[in-house]
Amino acid sequence: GNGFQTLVLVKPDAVQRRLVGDVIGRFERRGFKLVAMKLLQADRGLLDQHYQHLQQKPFYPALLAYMTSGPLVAMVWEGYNVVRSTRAMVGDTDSAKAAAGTIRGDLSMHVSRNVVHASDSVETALKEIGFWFQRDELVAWECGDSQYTYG
Ligand code: DAT
Ligand code: MG
Repeated sequence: GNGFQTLVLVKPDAVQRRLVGDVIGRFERRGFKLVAMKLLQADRGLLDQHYQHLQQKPFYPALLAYMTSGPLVAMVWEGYNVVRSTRAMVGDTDSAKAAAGTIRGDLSMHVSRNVVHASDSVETALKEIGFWFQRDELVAWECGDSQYTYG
């Protein structure tokens, strides 16, 4: 395929607020290719891995409670420059500072309910995809419009 992959989580607040389709639609319309997706209830073990770098933060217990409060949607998106482009589409971590036009800037107001996760580097993405998906859950497929989305 066209290069890299990234992990996107549609967090439990977004599932409850019925924003899953809106989020997916943005990545679809941008031109990225969906290669894995599932709805699941995350458990503490998985989130401890995923948020390893935040475990010492004062907000970590609240983050854990939020992320386990209901189902979330985990997805892997693939395409040119996908990690950086996806982060730009997601916007600032603090929804209050996120620019209009970004997912967080359009759909949320507060850092503690910021709708989505997206991997922050190619290395992180590789690790995170491994936390959330088995190898055989990733589907390799050719998108029929690739000659129109890539030069
Ligand atoms: P991002 O999700 O933009 O990659 P991060 O990796 O620094 O941001 O933090 C992960 C999540 O932790 C973030 O999406 C929301 C939560 N978080 C970060 N900083 C926070 C804070 N100061 N108060 C409450 N939650 C916070
Ligand atoms: Mg992060």
